[in-house]
Amino acid sequence: MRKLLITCCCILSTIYLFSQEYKPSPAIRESQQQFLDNKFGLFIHWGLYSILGNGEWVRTNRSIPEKEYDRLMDQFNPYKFDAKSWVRLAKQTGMKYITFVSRHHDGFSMFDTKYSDFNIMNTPYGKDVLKELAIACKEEGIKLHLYYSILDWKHPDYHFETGKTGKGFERYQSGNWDNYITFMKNQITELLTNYGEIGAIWLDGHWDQLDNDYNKDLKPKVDWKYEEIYSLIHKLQPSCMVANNHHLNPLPGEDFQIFEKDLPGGNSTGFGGQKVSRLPLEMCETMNTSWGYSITDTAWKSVPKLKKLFLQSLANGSNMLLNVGPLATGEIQEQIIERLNGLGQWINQYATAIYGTRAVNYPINDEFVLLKKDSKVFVHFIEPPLKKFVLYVPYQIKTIKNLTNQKTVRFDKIEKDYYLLHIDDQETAALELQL
Ligand code: JFZ
Repeated sequence: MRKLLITCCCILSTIYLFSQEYKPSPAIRESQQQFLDNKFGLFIHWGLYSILGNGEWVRTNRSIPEKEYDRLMDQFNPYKFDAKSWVRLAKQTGMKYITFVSRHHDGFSMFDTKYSDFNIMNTPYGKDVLKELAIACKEEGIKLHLYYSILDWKHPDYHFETGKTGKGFERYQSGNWDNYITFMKNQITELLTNYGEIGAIWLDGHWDQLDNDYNKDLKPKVDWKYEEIYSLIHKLQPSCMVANNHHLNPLPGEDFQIFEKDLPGGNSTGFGGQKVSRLPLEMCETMNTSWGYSITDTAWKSVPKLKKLFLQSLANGSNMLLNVGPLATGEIQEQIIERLNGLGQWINQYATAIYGTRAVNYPINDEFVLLKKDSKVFVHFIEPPLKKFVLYVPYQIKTIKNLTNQKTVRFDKIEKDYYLLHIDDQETAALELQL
C-alpha cells in the first residue's frame, strides 16, 4: 500500500512538473544571452559517410546493407585531421561556437563510447576526434555544441518499423524501445561528462516517426521521453542548452529554436512553417546544398550570398550555423576555405556592429538590415548604397559614422523618421547611427 502511494505521488508530481510552463534556470538564461551575443557558429557534418562523398544520408539513399556500411569503419583514417586548424578556421571566420555531429542517423559514434562498438576508437585512426576537438575549442575559447541523432539506422532497438527512413536494408524485428532510450541517455551522459563544458545538445530525428513533416499537430509514433532526456541534460550540465530540430513549435525544456535551411518563419523546404517563438533562434545552412561531404555538389553559395543570409538571419533575431562537410581525410575543401575567409574578413572588420547586437522590429528587405546595441543602431548594407541615400528609421539620430572609412556622414532630416544621407564612398558596408 505504501509503495503504491509513493508511486502515485511520484507520477502526480511528475505530471505537475511538466504541466507547468518551462522556465529556464538562471544558468540557462545566461547561456541564452551569450548565445544571442555570439551570432555565428560552424556546423560540422563528418563521419563514415564522408568516405563515400555522397552526403550523410548515403546509407539510406543508396540502401547500403549493414555489412557493407560497417566496412567503412575499417577505412576511416583521417590522417590529415587537425582539430586545432579546424577550430582556428572557425575562429578566424568570426564564429564563436562549433556544433559537431557526434552521431548522425547512421548510428556511428564519432567519440569514445562504452555503449556501442560502432565508434571512432575501432577505426584505423583509433583516437577520439571529439576529445581532440574539445581540447582545441577550450584552448581557443570557442564553445562546443553537440549534434546528436535520436534516429538510428543501425541500433537493433530503434523502432524502425514505424519510422519513415532507413527501410531499404534488412533490419532486426521489434527491438526494445526502453533499451534504446537508455542507450541514448547513456551516450548523452558520456558526452556531457567526458568532454568538458558543452554549450548545447542539438537533437535531430523526431520527424522520422511522423507520417509527414508539414502537419505540425501529428503525434510521433514512439515516446521520445523528452522530459527525461532534457532534464538529464540540464542536470548533468546546468548551463547546457537543449535544442531539437523537430521542425515544430518548441517543447518545454528546449532553450533555443532551430530553423533548417530557412529564415525563421520561412517554409521553402516544406518542413518549415513552425511558429517563431520567443526563444533565441538559430538558422542552419549549407555552403553548397549538402551537409556531409558531397563529391559532386558544386552549387557553392557566393560570399555576398552568404553575407546576405547571415545579415538577414541576424535581422530576424537568429544566429546562423553555417555548415562544412570535411573530407574523410580531415581536409576541408578550398572552396569552403575561400568562402570562410571572405566572410571572416568582413565580419572581423565590422565586429562591433555585429556581436552583442539585437534585432529591431523593421521590415526585412534586400538592401540593408538594422541591428541595435545600447544607444547605437547599425545599418549593414546588403546592396551598396546610393550616394544620396534615403533612410527611413523610427529614431532620433544625433550623428552618423561610416564604419568603412571612419568618417562622419552628413545627413539632412527630411521629415519625421526620414533622413537623407550623403554617402561619400560606394564601398560603404556599414554605418553607425548614434541615437
Ligand atoms: C536533418 C538531417 O536529416 C540532415 O542530415 C542534417 O543533419 C540536418 C542538419 O538535419 O535534416 C533534415 C531533417 C528532416 C528532413 C530533411 C532534412 N525531412 O524530414 O525532410
